[in-house]
Amino acid sequence: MPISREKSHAHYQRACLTIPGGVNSPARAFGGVGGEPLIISRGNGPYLWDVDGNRLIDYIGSWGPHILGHRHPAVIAAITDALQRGTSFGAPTELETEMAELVIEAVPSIEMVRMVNSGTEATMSAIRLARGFTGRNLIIKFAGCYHGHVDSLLVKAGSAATTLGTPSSPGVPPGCTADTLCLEYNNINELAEAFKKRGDEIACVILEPVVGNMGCVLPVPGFLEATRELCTKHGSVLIFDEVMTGFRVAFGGAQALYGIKPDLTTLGKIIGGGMPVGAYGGRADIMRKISPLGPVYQAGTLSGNPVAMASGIATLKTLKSTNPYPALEIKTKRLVAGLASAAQAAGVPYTTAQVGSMFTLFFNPDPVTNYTIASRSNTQRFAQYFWGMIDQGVYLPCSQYEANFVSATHSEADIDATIAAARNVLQA
Ligand code: KE4
Repeated sequence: MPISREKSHAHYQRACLTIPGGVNSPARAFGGVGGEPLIISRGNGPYLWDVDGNRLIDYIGSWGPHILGHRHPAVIAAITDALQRGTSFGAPTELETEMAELVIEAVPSIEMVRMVNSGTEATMSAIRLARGFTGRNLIIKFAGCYHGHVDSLLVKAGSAATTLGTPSSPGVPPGCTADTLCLEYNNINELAEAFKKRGDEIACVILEPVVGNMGCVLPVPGFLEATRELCTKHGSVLIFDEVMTGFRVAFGGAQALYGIKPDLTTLGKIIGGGMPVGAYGGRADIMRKISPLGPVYQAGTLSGNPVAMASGIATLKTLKSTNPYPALEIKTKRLVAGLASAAQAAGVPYTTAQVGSMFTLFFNPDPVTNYTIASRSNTQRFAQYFWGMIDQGVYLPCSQYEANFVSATHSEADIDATIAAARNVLQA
């Protein structure tokens, strides 16, 4: 029985009068599944409620921040307490130092860290810093990895290791992407070839160590090691974009899981506990190039905002004290196995990918290791699955090319209900 979406529809029409596409971020616009987004009124634990009163089991978690679920008591209490002292001062506070110390303690490759307000700010700043530190211009990214809407990273995938990028969005001048090489994720030979040809020009390599933005895609054995070895050999900066994987796949992020030490790391999402926060950090000799210590400029009115810091500190402290990661791995593996079994039973071609509490069910018969394979997924079949799950009370990311997230508050009953819903939907 389809859920009622009357109030969502009415409000969405109103939103479209004043906000482009009715949304403040295109990822929320349901472009990948058709139809209109649900208007959400509140969240609690693993659930969201929309303005029609439908309760949905939430596997987006605000696109990653809510590993502790919505409205965790410790997080709400910390935000409420911070608010009693004001919202923003434009001056240093103790909370920013406490956050920096927590991040540095959790992520050994980070010796110094700067807070910003989004993942995009973090990656944009990290790239500028890598270029300032090395005096070089070339950057390498990988097709299917998303690092925010940074001009130099909005680039079409290049056809080879030496094909410089062309903008993938109007408004980005060709000059902004002229120094960007966009390679194939997990293609060690192509990366080695790029370094062989232009290694002494490469300022940095930036990648998601576990990709969330083409769906969940794991690094093949040797790939992360190759990025580390090649950057070290050629004096390039290795940037792990852990905006999504930081504190998600492990308390120390993907770098802790895979034992690779990047030179810089970008963070976001979970470190804000749902409030706007990003961060970049890493080797002290590199970070000391950032203003006011060094010449590479970066600034932000609300960077290190005390209310956002309180939210993030409470989140990290709760993760540290409760260590939900083993249970999250078990719960997520059970969920993914159940979804796979449902797809198998329905005779639907599929593959799955899962690391910790992030996963993707691909409507694709082949294991997805790069963007070319990912883009062969059956997005029409995904759209049917997505809307069927909505009508069963399950809220999935509205694109085949996104990761799903399980929180510490998803119960065994929620997992069972999600698997049962998938069986109903896929066999329909
Ligand atoms: P923000 O600027 O959206 O805070 O972070 C950009 C970013 C950077 N790096 C990675 C690995 C990311 O996943 C993101 C943002 N993720 C998307 C979801 N896949 C955010 C959703 C949205 O754009 O609304």
